[in-house]
Amino acid sequence: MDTNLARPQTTASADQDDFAGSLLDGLRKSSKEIACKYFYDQTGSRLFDAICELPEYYQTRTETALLARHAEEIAALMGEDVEIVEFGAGSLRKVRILLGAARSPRAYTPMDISGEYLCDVVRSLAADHPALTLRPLVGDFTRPLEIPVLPGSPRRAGFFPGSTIGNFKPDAAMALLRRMRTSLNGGGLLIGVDLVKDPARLHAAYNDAAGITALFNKNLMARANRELGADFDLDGFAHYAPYNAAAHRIEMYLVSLKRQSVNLCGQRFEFAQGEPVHTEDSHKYTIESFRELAVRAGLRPRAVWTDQDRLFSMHWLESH
Ligand code: AVI
Repeated sequence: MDTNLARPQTTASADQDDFAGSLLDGLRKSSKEIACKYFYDQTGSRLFDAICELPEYYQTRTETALLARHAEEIAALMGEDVEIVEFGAGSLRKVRILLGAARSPRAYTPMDISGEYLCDVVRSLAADHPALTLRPLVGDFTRPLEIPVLPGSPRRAGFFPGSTIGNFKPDAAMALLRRMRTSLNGGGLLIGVDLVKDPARLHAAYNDAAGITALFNKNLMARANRELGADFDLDGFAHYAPYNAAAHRIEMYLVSLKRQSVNLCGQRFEFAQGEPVHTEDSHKYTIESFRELAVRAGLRPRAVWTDQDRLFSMHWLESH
């Protein structure tokens, strides 16, 4: 193991995580659902990386360009000697831009639910940043955050890119921001937020021509087949992702194409023809509505950056 790379730690919450239990609960509901955090096993994480490269999925390239353009300004706001903590780290591509500009960071702590994937990407980052202390943490940032404190307990700069905050209902998003705030030790949070825009553009981003988002959506059922021995017929469900303009969100479903039953953990689940299984919401904000949410969470909006077409925004929020 590289010398600057601590052995990945597992938080208690990751151990308690229970795909089977959550899936059974979700499928027993009168409106069936599967929690979106289960998208991200190794296959799902790779599919999400492929989504980020799609021509229709403007989010990743727009946010990456914003980071690159404003990296120096962001680094100045973060200050010196901070521990950068990334919530739901994914591919680590964006943090490389921040690390390139950061002023003598104390450490980088990426947190992700997918342990295997995190190990792969952190290993390659360690090779490129041999002097940086890396503290990968396998865990679920949606649960109470327990991040081991470094000696001298430095301020933290939280990093939560990709508009993952949009995958939480506004009240849950507020509660999550509140929890993040308490973990920052007086520092700030850099967060990426997708903006309300032309519904056609949003619709295209979640209904790509190559069908990668459909595969990503169906990976929830494929994962249940792989890990839990379920017998979902993947061709028996259709990807459906409309934009709900009144609620400012993309809603994602897997819709049963026929009357069918599925066996899972010794139980049988019936699906009517046309029955939806809700798998994800992706809320969109205006700059103002997101700043209001941050204030409700006890954070102080300081700087905000957006692109020329106002597709995406990055906010620097302070915790003190
Ligand atoms: C991770 N999250 C912000 C993505 C989104 O856009 O809501 C997940 C995603 N779902 C479908 N495509 C991408």
